[in-house]
Formats: sequence, structure tokens, C-alpha cells
Amino acid sequence: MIKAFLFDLDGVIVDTAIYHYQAWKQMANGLGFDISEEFNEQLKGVSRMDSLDIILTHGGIELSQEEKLALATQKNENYLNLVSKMSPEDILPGVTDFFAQVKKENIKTALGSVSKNAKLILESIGMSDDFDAIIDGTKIAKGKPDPEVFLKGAEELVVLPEECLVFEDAVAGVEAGKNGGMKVVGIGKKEVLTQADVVFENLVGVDIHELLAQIN
Ligand code: G16
Ligand code: MG
Repeated sequence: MIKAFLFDLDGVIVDTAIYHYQAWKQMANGLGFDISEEFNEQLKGVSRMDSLDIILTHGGIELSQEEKLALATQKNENYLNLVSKMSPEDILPGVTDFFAQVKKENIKTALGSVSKNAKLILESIGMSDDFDAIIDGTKIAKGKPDPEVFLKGAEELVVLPEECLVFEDAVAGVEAGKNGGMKVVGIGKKEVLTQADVVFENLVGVDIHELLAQIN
């Protein structure tokens, strides 16, 4: 039986992918190459340093660990500058209604994000109190598709992995949930999130009773 919902942040609750993209693009341009929006797809749900490695490989650039840290810090400063303007209006469609149902049904909730900025983003959109546990990039050693972020969420909520339902928009994130032995709701395209148990375009109109009947 499903007792807890574990939510990814970026792409499920809020869409910061565009800001990550703008900040990475600015960095790449500074190094003399460009990244496309299509390229950016593979960075979704991937940790900051892993994303940087993927981008540098793409640009054919090799750097020392020190140089990489400096670039990642600069990118994060630019990114934070962009997301600092976010407000509750940036919450993705359907999320607020869905959380009202979650509360009514007494389902436990955890955030499972690899972002080190997750708490800050939740504060700016006014959703900090909507989660019983928050697992973010500061609490984990391994990024998605490793299941650590979701297993820690289950642990903090004191539920078993098989009692959890993960909500994810990224291929790496769906894999992380599956690797943790959990059921996964994909948010996005069926053709992309092939491993998910069920896929919705977004949370608009999703009914918890119908969803649970579909999952079990
Ligand atoms: C998010 C984004 C990723 C980003 C990662 C790390 O993951 O989807 O693109 O690279 O956070 O973010 P930060 O640089 O803020 O630590 P998630 O798990 O919330 O989808
Ligand atoms: Mg995501």
C-alpha cells in the first residue's frame, strides 16, 4: 500500500530548468562554445558537478578540479540571481490542487531533489511547510539515477520503499525511483519516461484515488 509521496522539485513542483540552462549557457559562451536547449535536456536531474563535466566534455575542454569548482560557483551565483525573483506564481499548474488532496488523504510527503538550492526555492514559492521531510543535495552523496535521495526520503518518513510513490520529470530521476524499488509517476512525455509506471503531462486534474487505483 502506498503511504508516502516523494516529489522531485525541478520539473515537478517548479520549473527552474530554464534558469539552469541560461546560467550554464552563459558559462559555456564564456569558454568559447555554446549549448542548445536540446542538449540541456540531459542535464535535468543531474547534480551540479556532474552537469559541469558533461558540458565541458561537450565543449572539448579539460580543466583542473580547482578551475571546475570556480566555474560551478560562478554558475551558481548567476543561477541564484535568476531564481531569486521566483514567487508562488511559479508553482507548476496542478501542484497546489494536488497538494490539497494529499493533505486531505493524510499521505506523507518528502522532497527528493539533488539541488543544493532546494530549500531556498521552496521558500521563495512558499512551499517549505508542505513537506514532512526534505532531502536535497546537501544530504546526499550520490545523484540520480542512484536511489539514495529517495531511499533517504523513505527513511525519514519511516516508510518502506515499496510504500512510496515517486513523482519525477527526468529520465535519471525515474530510474532513481525504480532503482530504489519504488513505483514512479512520470511527469512529462510517455515516449521519454518509458520506465515510469504511469505518465501524466502535468498534475492538472490528477485525482489521488484514481491514481492509486492505477498504481496498485
Ligand atoms: C535539479 C535540476 C538539475 C540540477 C540539479 C542541481 O535537480 O534538475 O538540472 O543540475 O538540481 O542543482 P543545484 O545546482 O541547484 O545544486 P532535481 O533533482 O530537483 O530535478
Ligand atoms: Mg526534475
